[in-house]
Amino acid sequence: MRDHSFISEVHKTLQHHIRGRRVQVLSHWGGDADSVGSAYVMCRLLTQNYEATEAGFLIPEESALHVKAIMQHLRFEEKPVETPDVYLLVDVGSPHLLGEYKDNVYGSGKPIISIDHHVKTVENSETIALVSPKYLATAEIVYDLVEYLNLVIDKEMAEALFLGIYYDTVRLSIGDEEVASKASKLLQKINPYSVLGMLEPRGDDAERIARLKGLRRATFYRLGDWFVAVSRVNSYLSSVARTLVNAGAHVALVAGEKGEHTILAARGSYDFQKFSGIGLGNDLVSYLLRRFEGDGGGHVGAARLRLKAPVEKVIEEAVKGLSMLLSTPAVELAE
Ligand SMILES: [Mn+2]
Repeated sequence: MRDHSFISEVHKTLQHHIRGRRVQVLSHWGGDADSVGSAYVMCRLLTQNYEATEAGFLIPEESALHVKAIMQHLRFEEKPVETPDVYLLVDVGSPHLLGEYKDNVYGSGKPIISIDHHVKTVENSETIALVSPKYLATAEIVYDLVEYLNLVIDKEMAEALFLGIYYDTVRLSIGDEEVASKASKLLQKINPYSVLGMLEPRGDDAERIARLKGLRRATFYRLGDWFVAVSRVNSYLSSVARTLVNAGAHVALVAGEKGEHTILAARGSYDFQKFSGIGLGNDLVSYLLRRFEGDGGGHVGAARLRLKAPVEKVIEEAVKGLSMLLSTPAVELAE
C-alpha cells in the first residue's frame, strides 16, 4: 500500500458520509480510462461495502470513445441519481472539469467528496478532498482501498483498475515498482488482448472525418525546440488534438465554435509535459482566462476552455500565450 494513513482517511470519510445515502458519482469531462475504471469499482463499493442506498455515475460532456468502449465492456452505464444526498467526484482535478454539472453540484449545498491524485487546487476548498498526488492514478487509490477492505478482486474489477492505472501511467512508462507490483497482480486476472484494444478504439466515421479534416486544416509553428500544431473543427476536438500530438506535435491546439462560444482543446505530448515546465491546464488556461471571458481547466497535459471570443482570436492568443510562457517566438513553418 502506497499510503496507509491516506487510505484509512478515505475509508473513514466514506464510512461517515455514504451509509443510507444516494450518491451521485461524477468523472471529469469526457472521462478517461482512469476516471471510469475508478468510478466502476467505487460504485460497487459504495453500495456493497459502504451501504449507499443508490449509486449512479455520470460523465460531463461527451464521453471519449475509449470510455464508451470500456463502459460497454464492463456493462457499466451512466445513471443520474435523482436528488442525490452526496456527490463523489472521481479523478476530477478541478471543479471546472465538471463542465455542465459544475453549477448543480457546487450549488447543491450537499457534501462533495473528491477522490483524486491531481495536485490540490485552491478552488477545492468547499470539497472534502481525499487527494494524494503521491498516487499515479485514481485507480491506484481505489486499488489500495480495495486491499484495505480485504476484498477479493474479480475479473471486472481487475480490468477496470488495470486500465485506469495503465492509461494514467502512459502504459506504465511513468510507473514505479509499487505500480508494477499492482499491475502484475491485476494482470493475473486479465486477458490483455481482450482489454488493451479498448484504449485505441477505431472510432466511427464522424470522428474519423473530424480527424482527417483537422489534419488537412492544420498549421504548424516552431517555438524554440517545441512544435505546436493548430487546427479547427467543430466536433471531436480532443480526438483531433490527440491525433496531432501522435503525428509529432508537442502541443496541439484545436478550436471550434459552439453557439456563441469558442471551445479550445489543448493536448501536450509526454515530453512536453515532462520537460517544458508549463502546464496546459493551469498556465495556458489562466493566460487565456485573463484575456477572454469564459471558463476552463485541465491538467498538465490537457486543457479545455470555453471562451466568449471568435475562433481566430482564441487561436491567435493561445499561440501567443505559449510563446510567452516558453519565452520564445512562434515561427510558422513554411510549406
Ligand atoms: Mn487520473
